[in-house]
Amino acid sequence: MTATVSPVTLHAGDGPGQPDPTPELHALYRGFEQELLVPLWTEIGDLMPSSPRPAALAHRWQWANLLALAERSGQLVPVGRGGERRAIALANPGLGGAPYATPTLWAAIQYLNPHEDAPVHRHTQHAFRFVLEGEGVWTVVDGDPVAMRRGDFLLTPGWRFHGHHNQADTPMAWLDGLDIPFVHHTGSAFFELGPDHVADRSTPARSRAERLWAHPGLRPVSQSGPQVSSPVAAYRWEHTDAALRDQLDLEAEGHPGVVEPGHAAVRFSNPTTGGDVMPTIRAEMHRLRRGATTATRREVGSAVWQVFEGAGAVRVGEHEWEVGRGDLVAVPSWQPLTISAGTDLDLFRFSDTPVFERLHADRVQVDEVQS
Ligand code: GTQ
Ligand code: FE2
Repeated sequence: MTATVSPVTLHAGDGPGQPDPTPELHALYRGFEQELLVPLWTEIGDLMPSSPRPAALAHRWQWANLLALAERSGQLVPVGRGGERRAIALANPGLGGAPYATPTLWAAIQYLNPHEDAPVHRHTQHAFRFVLEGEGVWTVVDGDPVAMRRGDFLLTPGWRFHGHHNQADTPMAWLDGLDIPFVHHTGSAFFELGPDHVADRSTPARSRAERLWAHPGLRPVSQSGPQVSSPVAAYRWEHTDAALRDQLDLEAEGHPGVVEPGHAAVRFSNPTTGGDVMPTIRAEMHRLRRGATTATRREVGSAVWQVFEGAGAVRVGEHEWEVGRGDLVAVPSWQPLTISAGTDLDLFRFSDTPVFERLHADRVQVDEVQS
């Protein structure tokens, strides 16, 4: 999001529109450096490209490798006050080693040993969890314990106190997504500690938030008006799965509903607005029938995809990867993306698109399906 400009990039006399490299010009450029000034004419190609040229690169991370390192961290690294979470972030190879999957999005594998606690805190960053496998952890959001199970998508919107506790005799790992890089770049982070331990260790199958909010098409009359983030604490896999299955069944019966042939998709939504679950993050689940290929699509803003089930191929620009269960792919802004399903293929996706829609800077280009 921030362009890197440094005096080193000041080149005299090399390129269209550049003045001759006279001693006087060099003296002028030294003057700029001394006064911390940078002229546009040496930077314009980088700063104002004809179409987005993100620093982030397309990249694939394999779940098996992430999980092995998370397990090792579970043996070597305690979780507790200070470090706060045993979370290991994807670091995009184009972003200089920063723990950013994309310029705006954090994606991490988080790991809790049996009967471990992650302490309570809150922050302005918006967060979600997506569960690839396992169960036994409850995330307690503002005092409301929310069970985490395979396929569930759970929200921790900004400034809610939250801690996690593993009630099982087995470890659990899941995917965290947050807007940490966006908040970092914009200098808008606030953070506060809560109690060192989760007070409510009860283990209800359904949270209070779900009992109030997670009935299809029904909202409590007592709770009128829009809320900035979705009050639905957990979107359960049985509903997501059924919605995707119904779309493909409707397609087979000749009715509309799918995105394109063999490609069903649902977006997790805020029932008080119909919009995205949180102001900075969009989240979706996609299902491709075996053999289906998506249209090649690019859009402003970045995304991270995770294979939930099945296998296939993901092409981003010049890169192509075989992907299987749990594998993650970062898709930078405006990079063309095509996904092919080798088997029936379920994918979770999150992106920063709501930010660009709010700024009216969103743009999408869809090409014909390539065979
Ligand atoms: O679980 O509260 O991956 O605060 C990064 C920051 C997880 C969390 C992360 C966090 C959390
Ligand atoms: Fe947190």
